Amino acid sequence: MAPLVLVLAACSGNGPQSALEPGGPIAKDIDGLWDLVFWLATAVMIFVTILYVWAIWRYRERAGDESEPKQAHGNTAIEVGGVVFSVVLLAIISVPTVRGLLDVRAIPEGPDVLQIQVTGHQWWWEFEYVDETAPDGRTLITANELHIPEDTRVNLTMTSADVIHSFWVPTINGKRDVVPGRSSNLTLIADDPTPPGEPIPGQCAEFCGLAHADMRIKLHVHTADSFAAWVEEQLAPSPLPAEGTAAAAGWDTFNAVCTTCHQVTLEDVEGEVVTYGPDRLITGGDVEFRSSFGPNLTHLFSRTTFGSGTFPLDVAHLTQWVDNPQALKPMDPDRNDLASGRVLGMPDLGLDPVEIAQVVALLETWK
Ligand SMILES: [Cu+2]
Repeated sequence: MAPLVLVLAACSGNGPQSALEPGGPIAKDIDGLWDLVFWLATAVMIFVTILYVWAIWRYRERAGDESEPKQAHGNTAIEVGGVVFSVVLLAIISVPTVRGLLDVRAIPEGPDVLQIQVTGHQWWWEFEYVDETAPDGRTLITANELHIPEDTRVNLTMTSADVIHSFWVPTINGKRDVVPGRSSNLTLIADDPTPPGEPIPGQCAEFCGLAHADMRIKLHVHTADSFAAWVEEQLAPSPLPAEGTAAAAGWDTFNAVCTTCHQVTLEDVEGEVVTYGPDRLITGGDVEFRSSFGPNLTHLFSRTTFGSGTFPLDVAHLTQWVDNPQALKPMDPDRNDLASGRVLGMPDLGLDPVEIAQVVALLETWK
């Protein structure tokens, strides 16, 4: 009974990461194929089960009948029929399967396609909107929370900075491996805007080390207008904090410690826009990717979560994180690319409580 309950529990319809509740045309194609195979397989199972039960009942042992049953070897009609039936059934299924595979693999082209480069990291996602540029030529870079407009073909070109990951937002498309030294593509098309603060959840789907389960994705779907507004807001630099505030003291710490790994784009008092932090090029085969070591924190507080979609973005969680990220999300710093983690003495960043509060006060100003 207990195993049956467990199996049936998998059918409950409220899984937020269910490929069976598609939110876009590609996911609907995949779901339709699943439905077709499911019902054909169900029909075969019912047919075979009926034959099986009938044979058991028809040829059961009867009281008083000691005679030996008729001895037979082989039945050409049943054997040929079984093979032909299976071949025909698989041939029927193969047509939409192959067509679906080709459709899912096709890389969308045209001026209306939104191009986004994705870099997988242990354990977070980096997104660069390569065609969304500020007047000074900067592109839009963000992390973990992906924003796209509704009803638009989005082409993700993806690579990894370290090990193999897999990008998966189940209600929008299947999963696609993200491989170091190579590039792979995945198309996203979402039907409807998501309510504010309720992004579509996704997940790294290739085991990539200790924090694999906490390498999540939040997909925000906008109307065209609200997407344009989001782009404009994200491309604007965050301000440098006013002198004499806690945030200003936090900036001294941030600039000395945090920019070793994290990027942030700020506008100083003279109106000059400066991007702090590392900027390196990663090769993904024939595509180059600009990449950092930690999430870009410009407009951090426009996000709903942090730690790769794992924790709600609030002062309490962020304070804990800046103090000791390993305590919240174990990340095995000796084995990953928390770039200069060893230099900085990770897991503890070595900041005292006053410095931590100042850094968090600074981060709060980056809305
Ligand atoms: Cu993973």
